[in-house]
Amino acid sequence: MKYDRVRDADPQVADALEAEVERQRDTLAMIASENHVSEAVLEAQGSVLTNKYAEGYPGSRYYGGCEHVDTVEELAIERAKELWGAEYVNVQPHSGSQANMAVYFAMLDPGDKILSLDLTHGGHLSHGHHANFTGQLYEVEQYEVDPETGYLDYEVLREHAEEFDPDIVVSGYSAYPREVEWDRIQEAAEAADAYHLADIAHITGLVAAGEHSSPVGVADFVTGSTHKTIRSGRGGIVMTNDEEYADAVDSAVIPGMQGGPLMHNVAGKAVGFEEALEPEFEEYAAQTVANAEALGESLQEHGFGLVSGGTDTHLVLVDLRESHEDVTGKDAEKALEAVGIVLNANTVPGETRSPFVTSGIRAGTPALTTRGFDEDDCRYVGDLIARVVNNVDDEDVKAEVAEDVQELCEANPLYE
Ligand code: DSN
Repeated sequence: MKYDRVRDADPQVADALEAEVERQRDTLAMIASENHVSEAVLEAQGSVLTNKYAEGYPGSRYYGGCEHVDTVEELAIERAKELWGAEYVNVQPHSGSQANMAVYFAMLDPGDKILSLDLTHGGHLSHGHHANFTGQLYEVEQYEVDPETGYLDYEVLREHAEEFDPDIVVSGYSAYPREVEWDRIQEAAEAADAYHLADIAHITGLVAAGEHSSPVGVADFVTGSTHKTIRSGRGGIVMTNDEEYADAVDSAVIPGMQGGPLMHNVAGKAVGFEEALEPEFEEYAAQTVANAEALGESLQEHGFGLVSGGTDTHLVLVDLRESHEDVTGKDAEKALEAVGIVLNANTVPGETRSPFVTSGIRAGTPALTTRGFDEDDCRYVGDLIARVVNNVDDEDVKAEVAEDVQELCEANPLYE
């Protein structure tokens, strides 16, 4: 992949772009929220739609010349409705966080109450963290996973909801490896007469493909990112089945919080959604989950402890305290990055270290699966991770593993 026109205009940026293509080709992208979109999605995102202002919605814009962006946005909306079975969809949020912001701005007033999962237990910044606007504008209480099992405890959550009386209960997570029982969270929300926002950012693709149960039709609002497991253009999405809520969300997005939509990204969403409607996408999603399970089993065979004991999704969360007391998440992340395995240090339930150090690592299979990895490959990746984490300071071992990673990358080429 060459960036000749960029090179003519700006060799420094061209160098960085081409180096990034090489980096993605030559490393294993195991950050659970990342994926490799198709070249069709890349092309749509790099299109002339970046030039167009289109405040408003299809058929009702503040500017002229919107006939073609209207087509693109309508396609994105119709395809999203088909993928997730939602009645109303807004495809304009610039990111998953902005999608969540749209719901909060649509339904809450400053000072209203949010009940959400703690970040160190798998939640997300935009669910009420003190450093995020949600923690500053709203009154937040957080629930946790069961410290023994690593699973959500729906009974405790319901009691917490009854006691705290939130205005909204947030579900959907960034580092929770187990299937979520949306109806149980809905029961907790109903017990407090609260809205329920299910943020499926990580699992949009798994839900669309039927690999994870869907909160659409259960929760009042479903938000997501569009570039993770669903593998479309970068950004966010809001879905609901209630027309009144849909109108409120549309107004919250524009004029409430965003200006012109990023129509090139909306085009990338439309193209990626079309790809996800193909039958092969179901196979991709099923393989992603099977691969995460194989990776988890391999790590367990090497003595690693997994939060919740395994996975039902696209990711595993390793609690290093169970096997490597002296190796922090950051140590492991750095050693693995040095051999070409790119994942992230992650807090774990009951975390005692800072979020910049952590006691865990999170590893996902969406991007590896896009490259064609199967269960055997992922078991082998588990072997490689174990060799590195067992020898974080051994440069010879790391050099050997780096060669093994290169072989895997060459056997599963990317952006040829
Ligand atoms: N950065 C994403 C993740 O890694 O989970 C969430 O926004």
